[in-house]
Amino acid sequence: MTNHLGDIQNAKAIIIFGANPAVNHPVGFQHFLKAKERNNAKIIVVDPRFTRTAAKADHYVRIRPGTDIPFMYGMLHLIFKHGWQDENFIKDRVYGMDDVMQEAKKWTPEKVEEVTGVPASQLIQVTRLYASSRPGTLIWAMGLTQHSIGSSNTRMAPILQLALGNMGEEGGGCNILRGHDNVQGATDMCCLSHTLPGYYGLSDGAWKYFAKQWGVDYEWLKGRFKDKKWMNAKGFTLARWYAGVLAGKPGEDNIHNAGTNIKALVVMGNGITSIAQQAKVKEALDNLELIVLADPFVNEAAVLTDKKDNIFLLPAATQFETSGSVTATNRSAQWRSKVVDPLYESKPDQEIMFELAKRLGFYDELTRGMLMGIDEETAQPKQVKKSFKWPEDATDEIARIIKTIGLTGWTAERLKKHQENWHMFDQVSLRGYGPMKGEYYGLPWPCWTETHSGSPVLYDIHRPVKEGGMGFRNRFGLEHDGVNLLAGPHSAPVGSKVDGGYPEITAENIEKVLGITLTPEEKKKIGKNWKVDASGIIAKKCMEAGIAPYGNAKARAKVWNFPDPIPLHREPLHSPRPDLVKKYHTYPDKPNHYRVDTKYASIQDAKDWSKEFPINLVTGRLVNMNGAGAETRSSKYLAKLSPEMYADINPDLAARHGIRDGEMMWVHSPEGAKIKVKAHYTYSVSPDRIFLPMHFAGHFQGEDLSAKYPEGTRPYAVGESANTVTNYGYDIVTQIPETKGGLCRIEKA
Ligand SMILES: Nc1nc2c(c(=O)[nH]1)N[C@H]1C(S)=C(S)[C@@H](COP(=O)(O)OP(=O)(O)OC[C@H]3O[C@@H](n4cnc5c(=O)[nH]c(N)nc54)[C@H](O)[C@@H]3O)O[C@H]1N2
Ligand SMILES: Nc1nc2c(c(=O)[nH]1)N[C@H]1C(S)=C(S)[C@@H](COP(=O)(O)OP(=O)(O)OC[C@H]3O[C@@H](n4cnc5c(=O)[nH]c(N)nc54)[C@H](O)[C@@H]3O)O[C@H]1N2
Ligand SMILES: [Mo]
Repeated sequence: MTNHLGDIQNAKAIIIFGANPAVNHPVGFQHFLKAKERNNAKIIVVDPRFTRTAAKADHYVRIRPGTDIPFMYGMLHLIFKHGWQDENFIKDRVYGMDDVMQEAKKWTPEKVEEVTGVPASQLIQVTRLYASSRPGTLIWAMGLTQHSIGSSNTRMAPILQLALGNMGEEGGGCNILRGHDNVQGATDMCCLSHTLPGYYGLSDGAWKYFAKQWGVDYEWLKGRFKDKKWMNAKGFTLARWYAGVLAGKPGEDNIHNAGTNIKALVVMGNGITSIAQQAKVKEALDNLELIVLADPFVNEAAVLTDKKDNIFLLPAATQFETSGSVTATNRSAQWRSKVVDPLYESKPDQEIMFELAKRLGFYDELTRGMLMGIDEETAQPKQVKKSFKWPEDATDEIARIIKTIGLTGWTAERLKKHQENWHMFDQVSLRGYGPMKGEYYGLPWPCWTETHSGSPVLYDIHRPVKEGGMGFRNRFGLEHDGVNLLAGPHSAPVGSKVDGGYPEITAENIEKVLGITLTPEEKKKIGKNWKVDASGIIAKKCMEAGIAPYGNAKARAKVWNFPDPIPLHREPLHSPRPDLVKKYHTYPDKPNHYRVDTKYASIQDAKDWSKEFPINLVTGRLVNMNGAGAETRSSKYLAKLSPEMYADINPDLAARHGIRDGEMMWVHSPEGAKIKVKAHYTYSVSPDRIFLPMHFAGHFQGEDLSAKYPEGTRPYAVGESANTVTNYGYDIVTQIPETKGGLCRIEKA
């Protein structure tokens, strides 16, 4: 989120693309409803289904899955046509909007209607309303991301906000409602395969920085890899680990993995049945040599597989049996205390990892970062203690190392103080009072120094840097194709020593940009640039000068190094509109996409999928269930609210197939998989699509696997996984599965 949940109360309009907060963020949703009460804010919901959120909206827009880009271009078409854009904002703070404008010209309301199914008159009405009610906030979640063009969707939405000058404003911004508890923290710490923690990347420089900070030898780190090349290469993603096992079998995608397939799988905190294409996932599980599942519940991967040996269930403790910092959807940190000691023989995740590291022989290297500190004299990292205290020293290690997103201020001591003073913060501004005066709740990052306030609204130039102000980051050089990438005049945060744009701050340019002179002592200690400056001098001097260490640049509407420099509509791999596929063709197949050759055009062009599979398949969530569902289906009371797997189906569609309400039906996927589920009549879906909740497991292609759960562990509710029939298809940049834009065929069971 650029802003935060309480800030939504400042919005005069709220447009929601592919999110259902009434169900998935029900506590946060109170702020949406308060915006309505306080400001008469209008709520617009764009979703292929009529959801509970839509029930609270002023306008519900029923869109065809996967066509949000044309819809947003349609909005931009009207905005530019009527001059509703914020010219000054675009001129001073945005790069590449001209190209967007050219593309938007093509998307007349009539053309948008043809592609998206949204009536032209509704597009006009909604755009006029949103453009004339500023600040407006734009919300999105999984409805935008889970597509082969998901990453383009997530660029299109900020472009719309930039055009209206809605970024860096209270009540505006792009507020992306994140998923799991602490998923933002997991991302920041990089439980991902393409960068070191803090988005430092995988370059040699990044590895060397971490080696130094962790107090481990770079050569030793290098020695962990088969050869150095793999140190700088992205790994597999969760979405496609199975391809790493199955490669080499007929019809499977090729991999690029140091000449070997994946042989072992260790799972910590993922349901596995939440991954698209369960038939492939099952086959991969069956072909592994070793499976380790660390989970407080029986991870249903163990039930799905037919593997009989070398499969271990490790009882992990839950979040209530451990303590430490987590990061909320708005970049705020929270300190959590242990509620009870780990039950029975269960262990917290870090202890499981420590035990594993001991047995693999690198426990000392794994934990040494927590023993390190900064030498006052040299400003270089050095070992300062012999043993660590968990979790405080882990949190302080993060604060010491991660400068890129500004976690310097997140010491365990400060975060604990916030926890103790929850009641001393205002929920709309996040401002603290009393003992917390001068800080925002949770010190939302970037929190540049140990005295910085935290930054509740990203890119906000109406407040000084030391109170959370900043421009856009200067990340991509000073110019591109002869165009200056730094922000224009009058666009620096208030109180800044520099009026306008400036580059990211380095040891070399600090004196010039800030207009200061460093002492010889400071010159000796200062790090190369703001990202690796262990001395803290750059951050401190920047705060004094009202300068954001990461620079003040233009936001990029055009990303020249992406497959589509400006977002373009491309039909899903399995499109219900063969007439549009040629015109809005997908990408060419992509070799070595996170180590897997990934198919795009060769699937889309293989045949007209819509002939045999004419129905759009939409998947998503229920309020009483979570994720893959192992936890919530194991709760008697939550399971009772949705005791069996079902499909939402429009009675008109059901009638065409002779399926009555409550009867069983088969859903078939283009990949040849099928599930047997109960038909649930509803008008929330139109007759061209069905909706499946994603929370079930324990049945597979018509077979009940209940007997395979260890005694006493079968959840109260089991059923087919929606992901047995979600289609092949992966985002071109991130590789997120296309679980919201596939096709299927149905028949009476
Ligand atoms: N109760 C509950 N709360 C949860 C979770 C849970 O499992 N249960 N999970 C958490 C997690 S991990 C996450 S990531 C979040 C997810 O939160 P959301 O993203 O809100 O969850 P979904 O229900 O998956 O999808 C949102 C909506 O996207 C719509 N949609 C599908 N395709 C499209 C499309 O092409 N365009 C548009 N505009 N909309 C589309 C769906 O119909 C659905 O209503 O929720 C979190 N909160
Ligand atoms: N079709 C379809 N598929 C989807 C989605 C969709 O919308 N449609 N959404 C996708 C999204 S956004 C997400 S986030 C995923 C969610 O899918 P998962 O990440 O698989 O969801 P969870 O059920 O939250 O899985 C968490 C697992 O961790 C265990 N667990 C809980 N606490 C702890 C702990 O402290 N330690 C350990 N070791 N384990 C713990 C739980 O028991 C559970 O087995 O699903 C994805 N899959
Ligand atoms: Mo998620």
